Amino acid sequence: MRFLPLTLTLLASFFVTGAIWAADIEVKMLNKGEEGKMVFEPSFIKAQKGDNIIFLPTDKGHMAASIKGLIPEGAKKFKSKINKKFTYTVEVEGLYGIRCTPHYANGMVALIQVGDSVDPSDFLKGKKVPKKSKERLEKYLSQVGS
Ligand SMILES: [Cu+2]
Repeated sequence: MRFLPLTLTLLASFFVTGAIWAADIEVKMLNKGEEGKMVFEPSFIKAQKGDNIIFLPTDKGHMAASIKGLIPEGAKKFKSKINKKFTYTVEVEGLYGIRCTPHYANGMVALIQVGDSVDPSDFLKGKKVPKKSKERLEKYLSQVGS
C-alpha cells in the first residue's frame, strides 16, 4: 500500500486541474522566421484544454495579445509585456487569434486551435484585420482540423 498516497495525490490533482497531462507549448517571437519577417513560430498551434502556451521573447520588441473579437466566448483576453516571457493557459475550446500589437500591420499573428471540433468558416467574417495579418490568418485557418 505504499503507493496509495501517491495515487491519491495524482487523483486529487486530476480533479483539481481537470487534466494531469497538460502540455507546455512554446512559441517563439521572431524578427525573421521560416514564413518571413515578424512571426510567431509556430504560428498555427493546436492545443487541448488546459495546455499552457508559452510565448518566448526570442527576439526583442515583441509581445503577444489576444485579438478582440477573435477569441472564443468566455475565454480570458490577455496582453503580455514587450520582451517578457508570457504563459497563457487555454481553458475554452475554439479558435484564438493572437497578435503582436506593434507588428499587427506587418502580419505578426498566430492562431491557436483548442480542441478537435472547431469550425473555422466564420472566424474572420466581418472582422477588421490588417491585410498582411488577414492573409496569414487565412493560411493558418486552412490548417484547422481534428
Ligand atoms: Cu512583434
